[in-house]
Amino acid sequence: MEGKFIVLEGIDGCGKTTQINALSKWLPKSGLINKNSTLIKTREPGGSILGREIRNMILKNNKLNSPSILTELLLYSADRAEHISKIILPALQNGHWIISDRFSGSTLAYQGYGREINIEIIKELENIVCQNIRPDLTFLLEISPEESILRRKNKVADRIESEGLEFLKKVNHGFKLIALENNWEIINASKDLNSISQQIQTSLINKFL
Ligand code: Z5A
Repeated sequence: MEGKFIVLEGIDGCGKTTQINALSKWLPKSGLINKNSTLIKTREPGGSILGREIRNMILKNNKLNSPSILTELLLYSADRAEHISKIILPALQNGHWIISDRFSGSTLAYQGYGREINIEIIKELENIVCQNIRPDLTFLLEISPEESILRRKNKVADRIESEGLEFLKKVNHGFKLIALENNWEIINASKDLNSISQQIQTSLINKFL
């Protein structure tokens, strides 16, 4: 069996971390993964050693030293280039499975639709950075921007989370368009945790068994 690359996307607080934790318990027992293979849980930004430093640079809430939107785009791209070279590509070449909390769809949604950087420039950059690595399956966990804000009300917001409702609406709209254009699995993530997990598991079985 060959390695697979699965990605969960969505606006802040849509439940990616929760579902990835559930999946990492279920997948090894599912019969989908070869006995000699491992399941690797990772994320963007910050999936590699250098990426963790980049993550800190991008998300730190420092009004005096915020990156410009072009710098922000390039930092997310640098993080991804490192993540692919050091983590994703070697794992897939060795037949392992990867689940990533965010990937290039987030750049299109946040920097493209949210920050309004030209989408064609982002796609061009993605082609350079991704080295033909594309997820085998991407899930969009959909919640409303209002629910996103509600779910995070007791957490300290990072720099991107501090952008507020209007920004989140643009990102949310972007995610919907990207999901439709790329045949992502769209999941209603305002349902209860177990039914979301079940839906994800069913999609994985249908696609990979
Ligand atoms: N970003 C970007 O701009 N460009 C890029 O290219 C990339 C990223 C790759 C990374 O943030 C930020 O970088 C992100 C996008 C930007 N910006 N923002 N904002 P992050 O990785 O630190 O965090 P996040 O991805 O935004 O979200 P999160 O806070 O980690 O949320 P989550 O993982 O999607 O959700 P969760 O932690 O599983 O759940 C959130 C809460 O909801 C928690 O209290 C749960 O118990 C609750 N929850 C989860 N599921 C449910 C259900 N079904 N019902 C009710 N409550 C639930």
